[in-house]
Amino acid sequence: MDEARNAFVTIEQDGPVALLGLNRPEKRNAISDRFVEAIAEAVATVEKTAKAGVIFGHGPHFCAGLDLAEHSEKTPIEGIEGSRRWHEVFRTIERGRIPWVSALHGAVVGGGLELAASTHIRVAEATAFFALPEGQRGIFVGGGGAVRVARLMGAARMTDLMLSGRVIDAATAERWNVVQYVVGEGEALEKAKQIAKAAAGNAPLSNYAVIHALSRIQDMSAEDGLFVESLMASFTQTSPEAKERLRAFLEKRAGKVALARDGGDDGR
Ligand code: 1HE
Repeated sequence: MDEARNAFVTIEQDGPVALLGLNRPEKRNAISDRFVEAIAEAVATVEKTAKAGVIFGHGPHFCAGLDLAEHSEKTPIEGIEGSRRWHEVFRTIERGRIPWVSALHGAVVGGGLELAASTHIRVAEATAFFALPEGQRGIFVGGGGAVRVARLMGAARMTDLMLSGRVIDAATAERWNVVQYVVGEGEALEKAKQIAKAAAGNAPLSNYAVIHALSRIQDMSAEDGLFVESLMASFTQTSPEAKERLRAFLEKRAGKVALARDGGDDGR
């Protein structure tokens, strides 16, 4: 494993998978302006070579959201520009070159939940907790949550979290479609790596279609969505890599689809 770091993010390469560690544990990985830039830099660096990525938090929590100390001093225009920058950076995760899995533990709150929502798959430890305390702080979501978090849990549930200050546990987050896997304490990073490795083994063009087409199709009419699906289906199927992978299956050189030996992976 190669290891590197920038000011706020550790970078490790584990085979085809890049591991980005949010690394400001003394402030619970609260995201300052410089921290956002560090995330941008780390994502841009690793997506050149890695085939999938994992984002996790160092210390007792995944991420406490926006750095509130910094933001008490902002003017309205600086606030808008800051929020737009979060959008740009998180977009490079959601619609970049590689799939991202987030490994969540402890607090996943405010901007931390928005960051997790920009990844493609979320794995939570049973002890993780999720909240949007923006209302209590006198602010609003600004890191893409109004779109991404609302899409995951639904606007009604997000409204509840924001108005009532409700904090939900990992089991509820799974039921609400916010996380796809719940694992034991201390197990999220391993599980996220395992999922990222599986994703890294797919054809890059298929992953690209999932990352770029599937999310856009959700914004289209059903008719347009089905049309774009057909274009992507044809585009991927006729690629040389697909031809080789299909041949490999027919020649019995590729694995079959099967449940895991323990009877299936329910994420636990
Ligand atoms: C922070 C932040 C922060 C901790 N900005 N400094 N986010 C929040 O409203 C969450 C606020 N944080 C908390 O509720 C708690 O800190 C935690 C539940 C996350 C963690 O509790 P704990 O007991 O482990 O840590 P702590 O003792 O509260 O915090 C340790 C230090 O981190 C302390 O600083 P210190 O100098 O006194 O040691 C805290 O002040 C500091 N800290 N969280 C700045 N967020 C793009 S818009 C997104 C909008 C939002 O994200 S709103 C939600 C903001």
